[in-house]
Amino acid sequence: MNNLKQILTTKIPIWGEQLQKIQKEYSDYPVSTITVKQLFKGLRDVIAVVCDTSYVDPQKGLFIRDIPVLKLMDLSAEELFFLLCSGEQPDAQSVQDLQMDLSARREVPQQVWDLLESQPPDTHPMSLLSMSMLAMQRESVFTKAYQKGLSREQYWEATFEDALNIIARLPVIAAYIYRRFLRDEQPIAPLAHLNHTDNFANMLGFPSREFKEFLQKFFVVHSDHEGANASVFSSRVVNSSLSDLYYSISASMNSLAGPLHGLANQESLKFILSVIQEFAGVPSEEQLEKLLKVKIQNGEILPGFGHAVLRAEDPRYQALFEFGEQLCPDDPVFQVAGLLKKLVPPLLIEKGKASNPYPNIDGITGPLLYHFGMKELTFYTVMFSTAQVLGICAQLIINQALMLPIFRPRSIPLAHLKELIENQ
Ligand code: NMX
Ligand code: MLT
Repeated sequence: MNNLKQILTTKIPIWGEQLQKIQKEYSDYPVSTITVKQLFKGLRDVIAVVCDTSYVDPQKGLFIRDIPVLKLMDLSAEELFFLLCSGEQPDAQSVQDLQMDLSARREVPQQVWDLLESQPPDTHPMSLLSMSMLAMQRESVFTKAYQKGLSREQYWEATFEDALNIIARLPVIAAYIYRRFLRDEQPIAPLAHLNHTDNFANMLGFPSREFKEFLQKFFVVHSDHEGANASVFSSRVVNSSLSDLYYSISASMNSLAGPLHGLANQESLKFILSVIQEFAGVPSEEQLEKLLKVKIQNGEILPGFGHAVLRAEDPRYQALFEFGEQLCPDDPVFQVAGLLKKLVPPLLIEKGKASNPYPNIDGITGPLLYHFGMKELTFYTVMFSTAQVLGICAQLIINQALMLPIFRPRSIPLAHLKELIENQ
């Protein structure tokens, strides 16, 4: 048993007791109310789930296990996953054990390669990634054990096995999609001695020290962002019916693939490139401001700006922007990103619609990936998803350990809603 599993085995009963106690003592305590506005506004600000892996403060941004994300920027993916799951930072031996455990699970079943190879070359990489998850579902440890008869207390252990298998294989699959579909190049096999993100960098064909450093930070900022953003929430709902992690993570990918969510990194860079093309280079502030005003006036969405929870600049954006200032201050794409960061917020504030006028994480990752030579924009959301799976797995392991029930809120016809309001 690896050390992470041992720690979870000790902590889960304690978490379970805490949950029982709070449920018993405060079962009727109102946590959130819901207004008509919120009902039609994507349940914004309604507290809908408990999530201990991370929390987003509207002003201060992301906290992972109560630690501000800016203090965690140097963690490896292994350290991060350990922290997300257990709330503890691992010692060197535990990290090594986890790395070896993941390394032993990297072999991707043949049916994934066969399925991918049978797809038309213009299939979006997020579709390919999501299909790969479903192609592996037949191997779910959870589902096999469940069919044989599994007690509720054992759900989390089987989920833990699925989680490690998925985390280990996902970068191998993502890198294959990148090289075969977007570059028409041979895949690169994983290496047992490399850690999670260094291996991913290598398999993508970007083995430089700078890219590895970037990728390690990219994984930190994308690993987790509470339990109720669209993709993570989707995975929670699916998993709550005891559909296994393969189904649940495929669902998260299908949600992340939308332009208002994870696809915004692709769309944001597309916009930056269109600006550079229109002005045959980096525009002046006046030129760009004029263009932005027209777009905002026309009601166009500016990808890479705004957020449903944050009300200040995203620290994840700040961290990667500062990385870019060191890495590529003279890169025209990065320079346009910098101009947008300066010009867009006052314009969105002036327009008075957006609740958050500041750049979000998806407004900065594209320029950096592009600078490193990853010019295939449709792959950017796959990068997001491959990192985000760390947090999703941690959350779903914990949910299964706490034996949470199936999600089933109510819906109401509009006429009933009207009656409800009128009768008050
Ligand atoms: N550009 C132009 N208008 C915007 C933007 C933006 N970036 N963000 C919000 N608005 C508008 C929005 O369309 C809405 O208009 P209307 O009332 O006509 O429908 C109004 O401002 C109020 O929306 P908000 O309450 O600010 O935003 P909401 O919480 O509904 O949605 C986002 C949050 C992130 C979906 C939204 O800001 C957006 O669409 N941003 C651009 C896409 C993006 O960058 N998404 C990535 C988010 C981060 N991620 O990693 O997932
Ligand atoms: C995320 O990282 O998932 C995004 O910032 C979206 C969100 O939190 O709503």
